[in-house]
Amino acid sequence: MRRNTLVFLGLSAMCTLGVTNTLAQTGEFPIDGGNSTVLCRLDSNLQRTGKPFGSWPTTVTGCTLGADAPFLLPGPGVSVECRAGGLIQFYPGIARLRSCVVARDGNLRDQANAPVVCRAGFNAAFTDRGFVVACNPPAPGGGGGGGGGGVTTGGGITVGGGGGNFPPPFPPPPSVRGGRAPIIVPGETAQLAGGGQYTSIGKSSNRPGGRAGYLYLGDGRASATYTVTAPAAGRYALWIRFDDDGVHPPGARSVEIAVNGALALRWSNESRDTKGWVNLPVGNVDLRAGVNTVVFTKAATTSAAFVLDEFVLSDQAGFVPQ
Ligand SMILES: [Ca+2]
Repeated sequence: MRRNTLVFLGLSAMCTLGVTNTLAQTGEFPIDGGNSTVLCRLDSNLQRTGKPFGSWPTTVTGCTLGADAPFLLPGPGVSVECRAGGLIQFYPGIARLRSCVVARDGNLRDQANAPVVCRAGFNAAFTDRGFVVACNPPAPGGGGGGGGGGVTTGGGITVGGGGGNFPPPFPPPPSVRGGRAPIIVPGETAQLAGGGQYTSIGKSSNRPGGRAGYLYLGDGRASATYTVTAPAAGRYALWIRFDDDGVHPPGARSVEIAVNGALALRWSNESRDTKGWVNLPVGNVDLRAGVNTVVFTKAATTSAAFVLDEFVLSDQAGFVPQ
């Protein structure tokens, strides 16, 4: 019964995209349509287009910004400082800022080219020329500072007050197709070892996006072993289909991933609400042609489990799983 309780708590509270690759939490990506890059967190907000640029496998149209950074607004000819950790988006194909979280109070321009101040921590949205169309306070629970009054503009326009006109994120880009098909391994096909009462194969999940059963790895040092047959030797991107409710501390669902007997990656969740099962990039692993062994081991006993609907391996540049 204790186990059932834990499972229930784990599921009722599971959720985000929190992925921390301790080896590389951020990466530079070229902005779609431009010739500059943006430092992005390697989480599921990363909006890859699949279109290559130079030696890069893909450009991006948005992500969670990895560090505070200024972006030029060409129409008014001023810059806005965008905040690390906020979602930033660009107009596809033209490398113009579409929206970001403002890092500090900035003197911007509204669509009438009148001065407007968008406060630090607010979500600003821009026309493709860089004029402010919305500036909304952060959503409740989103961190920074108390509510407040939106934006005052020299032209007498007040924008903001409650969300609604902030543009929704772009839908995720389609997976890159062509080339070799990815290797998809259901989490529920694991061979379990070292587990106690908090480790099991779940038959189904009541969270959105689940695909049949899943792995529930709850005990410290419990492991899940999979046999993976690779069509060719090489470097493969590893993605996991994961679910987190954000209730438990960061790292509570951490795992170590070994390939063919050697530690390949450590992965740690950030504890944010995924609102269901989501695909998260973990890192790269080297496979040999033919049979390989991939083992996920729960790093420690914690208040939460590592859960895995499936994992995917691909050696195709720019691959993003569905
Ligand atoms: Ca599954």
